[in-house]
Amino acid sequence: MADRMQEKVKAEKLADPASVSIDIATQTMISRAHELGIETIFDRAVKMKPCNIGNQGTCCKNCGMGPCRLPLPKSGIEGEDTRKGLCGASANTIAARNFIRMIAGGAAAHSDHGRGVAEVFLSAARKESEDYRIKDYDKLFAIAPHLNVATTVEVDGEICDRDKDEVALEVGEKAIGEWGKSAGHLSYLNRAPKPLYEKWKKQGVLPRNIDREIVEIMHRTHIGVDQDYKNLMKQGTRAAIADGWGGSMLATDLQDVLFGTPYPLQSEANLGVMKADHVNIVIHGHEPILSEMIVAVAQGPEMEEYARSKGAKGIQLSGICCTANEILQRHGVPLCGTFLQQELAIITGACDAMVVDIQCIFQNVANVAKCFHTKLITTHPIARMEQENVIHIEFDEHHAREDAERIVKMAIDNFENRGADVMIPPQKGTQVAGFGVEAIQYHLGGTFRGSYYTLNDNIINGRIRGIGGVVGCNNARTRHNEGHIAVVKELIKNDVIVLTTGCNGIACAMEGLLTPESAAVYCGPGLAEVCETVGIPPVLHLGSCVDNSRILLAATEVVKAGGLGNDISDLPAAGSAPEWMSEKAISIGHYFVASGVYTVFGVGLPVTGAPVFQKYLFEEFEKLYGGMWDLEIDPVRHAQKMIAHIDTKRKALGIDRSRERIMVDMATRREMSA
Ligand code: BF8
Repeated sequence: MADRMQEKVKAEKLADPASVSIDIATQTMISRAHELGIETIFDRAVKMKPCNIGNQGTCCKNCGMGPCRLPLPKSGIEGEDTRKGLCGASANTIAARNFIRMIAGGAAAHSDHGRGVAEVFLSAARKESEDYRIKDYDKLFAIAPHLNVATTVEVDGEICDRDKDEVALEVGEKAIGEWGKSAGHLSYLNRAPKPLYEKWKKQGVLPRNIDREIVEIMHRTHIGVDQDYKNLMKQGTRAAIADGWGGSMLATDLQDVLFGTPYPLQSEANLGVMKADHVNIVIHGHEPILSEMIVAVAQGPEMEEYARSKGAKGIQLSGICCTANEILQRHGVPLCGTFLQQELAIITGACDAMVVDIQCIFQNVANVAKCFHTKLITTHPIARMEQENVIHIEFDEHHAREDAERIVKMAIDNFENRGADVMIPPQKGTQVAGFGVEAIQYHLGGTFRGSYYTLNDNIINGRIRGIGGVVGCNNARTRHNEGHIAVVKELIKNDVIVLTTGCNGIACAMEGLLTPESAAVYCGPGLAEVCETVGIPPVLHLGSCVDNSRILLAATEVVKAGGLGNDISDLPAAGSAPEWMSEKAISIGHYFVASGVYTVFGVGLPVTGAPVFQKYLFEEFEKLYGGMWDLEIDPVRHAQKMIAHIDTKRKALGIDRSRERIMVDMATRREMSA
């Protein structure tokens, strides 16, 4: 009780539930938190305003003489911009240094996650662990050539498939090498369309290895090193490419090989997936290494039986953040909520254990857990919490099953400690998720075509106006999910098919936009017709934030299928993160831009205090890479800007005139590809 008192919110400043979220379940649980006197992020956002100078990107704290603050005067700057830090750093230098440090943070998070996966992969390939076995050898053989690993061998003059274990071992070793190779460039860059690769080469931004590009950002942004915003952005670009086409792409591929490539499956989303009469284990974070094992253990008969012996009807697993997306994609485990709902899952009173690994985990979940019986379990050596109620069970791939059993058992044993204050909001949406590059190919190309022809045909004939990649976080400075849903609805209403990942994917699932049936309700006639014919949702969920690499590869497949130009920048496509908040989002945004995608962010961007630097990113970047940044807070205008860009690209391709809507036959298709 004493603990609960500590969590009491000062009565005068509380979030208004309806103003801070569009989601009824979230609103209900914020009210519930207020009733119980528990503070959440929504209340803290009301109490604490963000720093305006930091928001503009012009606060420099890279040395001990500052922080030097260079706010942009309200009236703007006429003539020469004379603002300087103590060392003389200009607003452009400061904003660029801050921006690429964000890229470094994001690229490091994705890529270190990727490294962890690569290490477990290698351990599985070496058969050091009984608990992890390679699942998808087809995908292994598909990615091997991109790492310069041979998949065939000559035996007695005949070409045969190489031993799969041998291929796995070499793939694991080569993959690990990508983080620190001492010569050449990242191997996966050869997967990009040739013209894009040539642009990177011309600009001198081919990443050498993953770690070096991140370290070099930290060096260049130290006081007195790189003081030219264009040169700083060159390194930011190199690191972002190393994330998207390196660390993230390797993470996705190796996870698919190890745990299985996702294919469409049905599930549910929102806090209503928790069950009052079940043991609820909420898995939160990002790496599937841990969550895969928890799923395997919790879904086994032994633990189910043990749960029943403790008076529960079974075990209900659910996920928060990108771990949720990982176990959704491969096992159909329901999504409990987005980033902003993590405290609320505990406030249901029905969360017997919240198991976390890395990234996007609020330290305050520990304070909220103190108010309930919830066991909060950290599992990763690099992500611990200071509060004394947090239990740390370090997860190790060499005894993964044992660790997972301990965690699941702890949750089951905790079921009987639940208080009477259980309240689970009933809201949940149905969803179809699990659309990887391969699944899109299957659904929109057909195995006999083995390509993205049908998608391209429908873009060319105008049924599909273009492709929107809408991704990213929630942000407590905007109304939860409002931007996500408004942007996506505006796009699909205008026949733009949406590829989603991360918390946008979860928001869309909660809203029911990930069902084939939603097409008839929300889409323009062209997209609705395609979705109905092919049986897909208008919003295709491609997974977690490292899986944004799937969007890069899907775009590359569209280029390859023909008829829509030679590079990603030629496609009628645009990117968006309406409610971004993390450094990872900045890294993703920048590798989208560097890959030729016009990318719009909502909320705000920390570049507005340096107008010259902003113009460089928003306009001049297009000449270098074909893609550029933009900022639009209003979600409908945000989507309309993306649509305007898509229309510009359609015009450049000569497909802007309305076409007679006929299905293209095979002969015509062959002609088109020729
Ligand atoms: O990596 S979308 S809030 S959960 S950072 Fe975090 Fe943002 Fe959600 Fe996944 Ni991505």
